[in-house]
Amino acid sequence: MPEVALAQSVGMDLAAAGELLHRMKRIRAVEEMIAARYGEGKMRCPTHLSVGQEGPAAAAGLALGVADQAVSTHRGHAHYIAKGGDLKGMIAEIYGKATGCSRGKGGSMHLIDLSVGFYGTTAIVGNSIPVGVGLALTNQIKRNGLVSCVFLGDGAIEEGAFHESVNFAVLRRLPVLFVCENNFFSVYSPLSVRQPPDRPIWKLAEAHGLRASHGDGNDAWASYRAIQELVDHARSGAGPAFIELSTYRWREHCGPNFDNDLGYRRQEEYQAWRERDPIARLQKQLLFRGASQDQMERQEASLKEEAEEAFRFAEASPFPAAEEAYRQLFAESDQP
Ligand SMILES: Cc1ncc(C[n+]2csc(CCOP(=O)(O)OP(=O)(O)O)c2C)c(N)n1
Ligand SMILES: [Mg+2]
Repeated sequence: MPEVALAQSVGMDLAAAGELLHRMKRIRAVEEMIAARYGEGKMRCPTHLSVGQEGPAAAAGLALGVADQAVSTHRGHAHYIAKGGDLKGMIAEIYGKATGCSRGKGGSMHLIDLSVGFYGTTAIVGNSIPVGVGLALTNQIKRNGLVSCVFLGDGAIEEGAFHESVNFAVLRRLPVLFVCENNFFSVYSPLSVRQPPDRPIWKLAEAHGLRASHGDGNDAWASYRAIQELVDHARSGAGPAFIELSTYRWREHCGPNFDNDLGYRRQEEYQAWRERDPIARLQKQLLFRGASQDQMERQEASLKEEAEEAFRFAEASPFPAAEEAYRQLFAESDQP
């Protein structure tokens, strides 16, 4: 841990930083349990884990209000949890059970829970971007003061839907924030074979005319502060905002395993990112500011218990009845 990082912790709001750490740990606790139990064969859908890249999700989840909306991607567990999602509803959904947040119809890549402003994840890269912009248009028309947040990966920048949506958002000055998690890969393809090296993602976004910034997504506190400012910008009516946060997934693109043996990324690169664990970093900053090791251990034990309870709930829940397949998930009146 560089001394400068510890020094940065001096200006921290300790309550907010503690909540940020809690959100990251909650994501990791449940995702590590998914990884450990995936082999049991009861989670019958593909899962894309965010272990190692919890920083941007937790930072945005904390900066947004509960009523603000978010949409996300195939790698959406972290965003749902960060937005205040229910672990039981999420695990039951991954088990395909009727008690799941999408009533067992969606699985890991189709999480939706309007009670926490989570308007859905979809598996088609770029697909949720126009949905998030549409939510912002609704918010603007209704003048309800809400902001919508679009989580997207570096791969989604290469989709036409991204550019069409951003263009429209800028044109109409919509209250939408784009949080781009640049983990440098789209499946096995590194950024270097997909985008020119001298054109950073955030610069490309900025060229569309919105307020754009970038930062280290594994520095969760700095990410939170930067996102807070952009949420305020969007909420004030000044137009859309974009942030690119660099980070790294530890496990394979899809599934519970590690896949460095495949050779698409270097072991040294992986190791360097592991040493920049966003959770360890913030925890060290909080310990430096007086939090106790004991407190941290108790927090982890209680999160593990919450995750275990979510798995027990999912296992004990029934599968949906066949007729459920023909029933709409939400009534018209549930729309924003
Ligand atoms: C339109 C479309 N093209 C390709 C795919 C296959 N695919 C699934 S995830 C993924 C990688 C996306 O990369 P990124 O947006 O950076 O997200 P990450 O997986 O790194 O979180 C791809 C290409 C898809 N689902 N949809
Ligand atoms: Mg990526």
